[in-house]
Amino acid sequence: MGFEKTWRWFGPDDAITLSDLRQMGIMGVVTALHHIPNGEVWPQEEIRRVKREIESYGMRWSVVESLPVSEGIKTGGPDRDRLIANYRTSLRNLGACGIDTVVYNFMPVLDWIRTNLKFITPTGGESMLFHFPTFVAFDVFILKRPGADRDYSPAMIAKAEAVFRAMTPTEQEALAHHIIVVSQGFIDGVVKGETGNYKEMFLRYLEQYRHIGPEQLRENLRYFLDAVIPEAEKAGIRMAIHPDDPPYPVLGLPRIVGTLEDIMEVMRLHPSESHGFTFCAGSLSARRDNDLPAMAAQLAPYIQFLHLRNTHWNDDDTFYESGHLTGDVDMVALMKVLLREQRRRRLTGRPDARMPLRPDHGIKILGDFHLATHPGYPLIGRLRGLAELSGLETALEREITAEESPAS
Ligand code: DNO
Repeated sequence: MGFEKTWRWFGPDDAITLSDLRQMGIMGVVTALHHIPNGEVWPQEEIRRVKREIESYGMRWSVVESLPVSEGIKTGGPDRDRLIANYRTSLRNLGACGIDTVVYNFMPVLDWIRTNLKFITPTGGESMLFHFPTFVAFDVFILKRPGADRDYSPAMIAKAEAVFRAMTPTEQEALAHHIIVVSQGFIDGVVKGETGNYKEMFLRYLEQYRHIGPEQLRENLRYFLDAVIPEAEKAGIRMAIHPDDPPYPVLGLPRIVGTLEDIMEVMRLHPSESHGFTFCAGSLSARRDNDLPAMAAQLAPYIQFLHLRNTHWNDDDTFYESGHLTGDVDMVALMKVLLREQRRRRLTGRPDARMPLRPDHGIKILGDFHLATHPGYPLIGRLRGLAELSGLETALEREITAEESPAS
C-alpha cells in the first residue's frame, strides 16, 4: 500500500499547477486557504471551491497545511477567545467538507529559520543553510534585540561579530529581510513585506513574549488544545502539530516542540485521537542530539503526517538541507520504522493508515532555476526527493513483507 504521496501546493499563484501534480502521480494535495488572513474564519464555500478544483484533477485535498494559530492565542492575549472561536468554526467547516487532517505549529512570531536561502551545494544545486554565528550576528548586531548579547557565550558573540564585520550593509539588510520576511511571508508570517520598518515591527512582536517562558507557552497551548481538540473530534479531524525549526529557543522566544520529551509532553496536554503530530524529519534533524529513527519509534502512534527530507552538518555550527536520502539522518532506518507503523495501523483497522507523506523541501537543480517558486519548494528537486523516497519505500515494503511471512 505505501504512504499516500502528497505535495504542498500554494494555490493558483503557485508556478507548479495541479495538472503538473497529477502527471507526477501525486495522490493528495497539501494546501491552505492562503488568501484568508490569519485569524479569520475559513468559510465552507471557499473550502468547497478549492476541494472541487483539486478533485477535478483526480486528486484529493489530503491535508490542510496550515490552519495558522494567531499570535494572540500563543501569547494568551485579550483576543484569544475570539481567535479560538474562529479557529473552531474553521475546523467545523473543514470537517463538514470532508477534510480530516490539519497541520499547525505553535512557534512564536516566526516559523522556520535559515541564514542562507541560496547556498550552493557541493554538486552545484541550490539549497538552504543555517549557520549559527550568522544567526547570532543577525540577532545581536543587525536586529539589535535588547539583551540579546546575554543569550550567547562570549566566544559565540566574537564569532558573530567577525561574521557581521565581514558583511556589507546590503548583505546585512538582506539577511534580516530573508529571516523576517522572505522565509515567512508565503506561509502566513506575521510581518509582511510591504513595510519598510519590518525590523521594528518584528521587535515589537518579540517584545510580547518578554514574560512568556516555555511553561507559560505550554500552558497557552493546553488552553488552545482544550478548546479545539473536542471540536476536531466532533468534526472528524486529526490535528497534527508541526515541530519547531530549528527545534530550540531562538531570539529569546520559547520553543516547546523540539525534542522527544517536548513532544511527549505536548501529547500529554490533551490526550485524544484527534491530537497528533507531524513527523518533520528536516526540522527535527536541525538538532544534532535528536535520534530520528528512535523518535519515530516512540512517537509512532501519534504520527498523522510525514515530512521527509535530510540535513547534513558541516560542523557544530552549520547544517544545510542535503536532499532526501543523502545526509545525516538514516532515512532507511526511519522509513522502516514508519512503514512498520503503517502496517500496524492496517492490521488493527485504524482509520488513519494512509499516513500522507510529502517530500519536504528540495534542492534547486536544472530547470528549477527558471521557475519562480518559494524558497525550499522547487519542482525538480522535490520530485527527485519523492522519487527517491518512493523507491526506498517500495524496497523496504518488500523486505518487511518477506520478514513477516518467511518462506516455509
Ligand atoms: C516551511 C515549513 C513550514 C511548516 C509550517 C507548519 O517550509 O517547514 O511552513 O510547514 O510551519 O505549520
